[in-house]
Amino acid sequence: MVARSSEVRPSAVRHSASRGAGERRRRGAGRLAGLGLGGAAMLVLLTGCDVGRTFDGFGWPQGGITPQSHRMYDLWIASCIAALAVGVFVWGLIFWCVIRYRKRGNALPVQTRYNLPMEFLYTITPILIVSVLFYYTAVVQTGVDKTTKNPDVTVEVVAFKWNWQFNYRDGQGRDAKTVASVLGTSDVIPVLVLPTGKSIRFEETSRDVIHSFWVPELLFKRDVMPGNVRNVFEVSSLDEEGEYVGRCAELCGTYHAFMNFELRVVSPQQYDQFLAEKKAGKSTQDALRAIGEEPYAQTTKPFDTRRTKNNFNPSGASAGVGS
Ligand SMILES: [Cu+2]
Repeated sequence: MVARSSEVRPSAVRHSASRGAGERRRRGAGRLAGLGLGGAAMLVLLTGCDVGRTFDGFGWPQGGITPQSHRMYDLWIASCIAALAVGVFVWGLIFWCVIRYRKRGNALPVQTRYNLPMEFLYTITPILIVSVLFYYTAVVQTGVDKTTKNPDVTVEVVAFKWNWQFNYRDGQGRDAKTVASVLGTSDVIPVLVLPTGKSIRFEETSRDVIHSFWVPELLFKRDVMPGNVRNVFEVSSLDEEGEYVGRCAELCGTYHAFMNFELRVVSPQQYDQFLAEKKAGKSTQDALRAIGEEPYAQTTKPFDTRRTKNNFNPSGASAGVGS
């Protein structure tokens, strides 16, 4: 504990000497704090606004394709910078104390305690830091979880062991109707085609166990629950055309690791045409060809189960009743 030593010194001479020392110590601490803050400011200035890119996102995935993903990314970068600034300051204080108050003799150093301003400061400062982090986390989380009344596109995501079905809906909720559908099979990876610049609502449901819908470029995943739970989330737009691999992110069984799909982001015109082709009864592959897109997934491929009738159950064992 650090305290003003003048309060516990018995003699006047020592009192005055200690005041001088206290003054020097305070100046040293001030210089150190200034150095820490200056260092943090320099860091920001030197690297411009994009500190995240310079430090590889501080471990956070980069390249999000939705406004929501950018907000989450920015929150992470800001939190890291704040944590580093506090860290540099605290490490500075630790090293300063280690050097300044190292053992110089056998005399017990002055014992100080109950320095109220100091105790108040190091109680209130962490509370302030946590409050600020909490506030911005709550703001970003509320934004990411926000749903709207009339999204431009609604897709029902149906997960099952071990594949996906994507149903394009004419409205929201359980009672809306499916107008077109994409179904994955053992041989074909399902391709979820969506347009840029439109708000998209995902309504998730599972046929069996808990799965998790995850496209890494959305920087977001959400569990797909069986039963009556309909997990819903929205992205306000997809900003970049392209193909993005999607995965199941919840250990759901033997072939969980192979439960992949592809998100194909196309222009709104291509999307409208794709939907029209599907409504007219074309297969997903033919509809993709019709809009000038690759008919099959580009980012992942169907898995090989390596099961044949010869190796499926080589020992011939069978599960008896009650086993
Ligand atoms: Cu799964």
